[in-house]
Amino acid sequence: MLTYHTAGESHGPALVILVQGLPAGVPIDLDLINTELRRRQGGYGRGGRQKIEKDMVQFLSGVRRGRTIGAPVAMMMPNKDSRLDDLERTPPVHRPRPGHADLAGSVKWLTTDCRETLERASARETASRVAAGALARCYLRELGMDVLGFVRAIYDAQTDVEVRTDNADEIRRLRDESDVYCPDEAVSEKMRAAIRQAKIDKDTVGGLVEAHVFGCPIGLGSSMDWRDKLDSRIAGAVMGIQAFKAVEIGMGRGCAFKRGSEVHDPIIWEESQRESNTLGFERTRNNAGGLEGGMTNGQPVVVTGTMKPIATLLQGLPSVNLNTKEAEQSQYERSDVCAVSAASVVMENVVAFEIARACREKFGGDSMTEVRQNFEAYMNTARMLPLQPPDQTIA
Ligand code: EPS
Repeated sequence: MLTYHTAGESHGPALVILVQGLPAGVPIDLDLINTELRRRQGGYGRGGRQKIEKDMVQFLSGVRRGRTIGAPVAMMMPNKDSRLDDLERTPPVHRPRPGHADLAGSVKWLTTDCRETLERASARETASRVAAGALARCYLRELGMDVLGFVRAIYDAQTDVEVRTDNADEIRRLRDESDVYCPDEAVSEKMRAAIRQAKIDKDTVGGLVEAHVFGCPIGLGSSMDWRDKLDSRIAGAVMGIQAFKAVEIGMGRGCAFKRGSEVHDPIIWEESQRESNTLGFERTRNNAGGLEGGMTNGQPVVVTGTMKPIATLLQGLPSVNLNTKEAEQSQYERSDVCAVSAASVVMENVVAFEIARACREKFGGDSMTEVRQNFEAYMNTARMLPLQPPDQTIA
């Protein structure tokens, strides 16, 4: 079972990530991991903290000469802005921010200092999840799968750009040219304008982020138990990202307003695609977002996440001092005006991790060589359907 755990406060000494369950022989693309970490730090609208930190992972275990050895992988990212025990530089927070974990956490842990909650609830923790997800991508790439994430909307600016397998590289290139990570230059400019105006108004803005996973074989996940449904796991992982309020797969909530004949994706046989990940079972559209019955169907997995505007507003919001119960504006902590671009990087990597977890369950194997053999054996057997007896197929 592929799992990961994260530890570390926003202003503590370091972020720590433990990934367990990768096979031996996964080539570690350090450049990929650090590029993703750098991208997460970027994006128009980020605050001052990102000028201080330079997120790069140090491997503490599980890797030898650039490859995993099948042991737990521990990674560390030191925080340059480490000052958790310095009371002057990191004072207590008594005025909870509406929309943040401050109030519920302070009551839960029986304290009036919101800092004890906010240090873990801070977006800094998402750097750990990017590291874990990017590591999982090193494994996924060996099986021909990869993820593309980008920003679909910020506040009132939304692109209608269409992403397909055959234009994914171009979309990635356009995204990388945009400092809001939106592959549409005209809409990127509108997004920047929305962020600039929010900053002037001492306010914040949220948006929509999207991830597409290409190359998934048919049959990752399972319909036999709800815990194993891949869409359920992806939804859980995405909702677990700080400030996310909704997640959709494919057409998502749009299917509530359409008929079945407009929603479901017709199946066609395409002999020329027999060797591909679809095995020849193509679809004329992908409203399902690549998932049916909690399993991949060979089409790209498409996930959209909704990020709310950041809860830390320069103008503050009506709140209550936890010590005095007096009405006061919520406390301002250095923060971002918009972190939707960064969130797109977080989402694409947490989605990648869930796909990798499902692959580990389906293909097993202690080494990458064994994984590849199991993967190929499954694909080749599925290509031979209908199987001849003796087997489990009932004609
Ligand atoms: C955050 C507050 C700010 C943000 C932070 C999220 O941090 P600081 O208090 O150190 O200025 O910049 O985001 C990150 C540090 C990050 O790496 O994404 C918060 O309170 O959630």
